[in-house]
Amino acid sequence: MNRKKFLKQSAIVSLGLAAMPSIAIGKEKNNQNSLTNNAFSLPKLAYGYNAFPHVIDAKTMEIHHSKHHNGYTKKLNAACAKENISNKSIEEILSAQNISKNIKNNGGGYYNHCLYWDILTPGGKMSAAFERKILTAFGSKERFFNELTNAAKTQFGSGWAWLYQDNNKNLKICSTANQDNPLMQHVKTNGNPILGIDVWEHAYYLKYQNKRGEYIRNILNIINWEKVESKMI
Ligand code: MN3
Repeated sequence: MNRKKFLKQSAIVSLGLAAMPSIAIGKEKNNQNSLTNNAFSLPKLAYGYNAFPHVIDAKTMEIHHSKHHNGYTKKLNAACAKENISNKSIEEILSAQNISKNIKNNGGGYYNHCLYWDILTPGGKMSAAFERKILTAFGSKERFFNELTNAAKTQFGSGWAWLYQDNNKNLKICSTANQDNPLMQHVKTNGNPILGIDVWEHAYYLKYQNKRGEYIRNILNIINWEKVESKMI
């Protein structure tokens, strides 16, 4: 199931509107959730909480999805209602000028985790075409993985490491603080995020404690590279 279908389905399920044609899903490949009534929903995962026990323990998965991500979803909906934001995709909301702190934190939290869950799978493999793009952008796969690992390891405090396309569609790596992401105008590394690694302690602390590097090394083994590639524009 592609991302659009995945998120469309989760939105439909949560709203109980399966038969209604009034849900407008964004026309662009990159739009993931655009609802006429502006109610964003927690996406249902394509796998169980125990899908990757050697990488992320089930308890962490459960708390991360059902508590943290769910919390961002509810607070995003409340923020949208308060600020009269409607008929917009999450990408449109986050990429607008001068977003409020509330939208930045909760909309960012909502979007970032949707991306994170969507790009995990047991034993993903890069296509030859995507691998060529990585080689062109980074020189070698090793350099790519080193740069991504380094961005994730050295992000001070809570935040995310990203593989994204800059505004010239070049593949780049960066990290951002808190729930910021490259869609946001105030983020200097602005562009289209295609892979996000959550390096908040809640993403790994139960299993790894202070060993963030080990979590990063392991999570890079369960990336769904086809999904990552499909998010390129
Ligand atoms: Mn998180």
